Amino acid sequence: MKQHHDFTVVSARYLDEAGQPLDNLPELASDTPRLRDAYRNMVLTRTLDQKIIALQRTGKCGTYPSVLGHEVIGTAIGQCMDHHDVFVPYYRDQATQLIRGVPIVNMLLYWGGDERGSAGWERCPEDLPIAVPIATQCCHAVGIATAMRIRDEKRAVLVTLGDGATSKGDFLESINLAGAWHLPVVFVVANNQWAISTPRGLQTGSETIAQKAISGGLPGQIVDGNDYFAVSEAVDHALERAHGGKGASVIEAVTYRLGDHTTADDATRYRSAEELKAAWEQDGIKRFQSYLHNAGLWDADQEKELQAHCKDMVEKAVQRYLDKAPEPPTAMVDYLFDTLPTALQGQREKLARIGQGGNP
Ligand SMILES: Cc1ncc(C[n+]2csc(CCOP(=O)(O)OP(=O)(O)O)c2C)c(N)n1
Ligand SMILES: [Mg+2]
Repeated sequence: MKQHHDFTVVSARYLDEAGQPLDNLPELASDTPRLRDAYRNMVLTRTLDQKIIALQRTGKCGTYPSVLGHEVIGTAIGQCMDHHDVFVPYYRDQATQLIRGVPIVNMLLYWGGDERGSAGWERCPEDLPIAVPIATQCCHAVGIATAMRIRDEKRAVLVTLGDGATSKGDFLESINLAGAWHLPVVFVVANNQWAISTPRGLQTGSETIAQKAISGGLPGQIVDGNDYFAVSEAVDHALERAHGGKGASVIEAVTYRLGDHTTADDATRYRSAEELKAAWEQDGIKRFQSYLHNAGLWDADQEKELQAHCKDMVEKAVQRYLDKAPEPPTAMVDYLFDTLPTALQGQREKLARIGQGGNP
């Protein structure tokens, strides 16, 4: 018998639950402005998240997927990407979107069901809108990366997805093509242990998600998704590979979905209070804050100021969102096609009549 392959999957972690370094930190730890900006973005993301949930509960926003527990992953991704790279997000990427320059008011409009929320991404105009259909964004990412390769551009695509999404053909086909064509694309899987009510243990027989990369000929590694240094280092490295023409990679960032799946879900029906409590002990924001405090890079006054600033920013954006006159009902079909198909033209006319207060 000949052994053809023997693979290992490594996992990286730098900070313990109390924010104490377990190892020598990567070089980026000496970049104090980057660390402070990261913490500010994590807190802003969490503040915004809580507010959107409150808006939904009071009938002022549509169904919303909380980002609670994903803030560290999203922040690290946002900081590692160059602005001319292309970000292909799924629906739990608010932390990255903030860094990519998506205005808060647009995020509110999007989740409020207003098409105008998908515009205004001036800073990174090629970033894709949020993908709600599971894993489809992987195929889009591979398509964009193929174009970059053909044009010999020195930039990359970063696509995010959940643990559940890695069971879909779209992901598996995408990693296959990314490996076959050495595409400049980074797949970051936010493994938050749940896909609505399906636990990670039932999702796949694969011991890790990172090892799925090997089937496509890609490197795959695990990082602690609540560890800012571990995620940043892995994403920096994967983007460097992609920019340098060395091809694609997969990062499995392990975290926990601390909230309900969306505001339409009640997670207490399928998971225990003990599990949730244990997950909160791993909270990446608290861990990073403790690290910054211990390193003398953050104090109580800065914290107070930041909390007030984030609240103010969010409140002002919410006001602009609430003050915005609603779109006409025709907006439902106006952004879908360059030329509206005949079958929809009659429906659009009916919508226009409703918009003018008439009968359909
Ligand atoms: C193609 C498709 N099938 C089913 C759904 C319904 N759905 C929405 S979220 C979700 C679970 C996704 O879980 P995961 O990929 O782990 O991401 P998470 O929500 O946990 O971040 C499912 C099945 C969908 N949106 N799209
Ligand atoms: Mg999940």
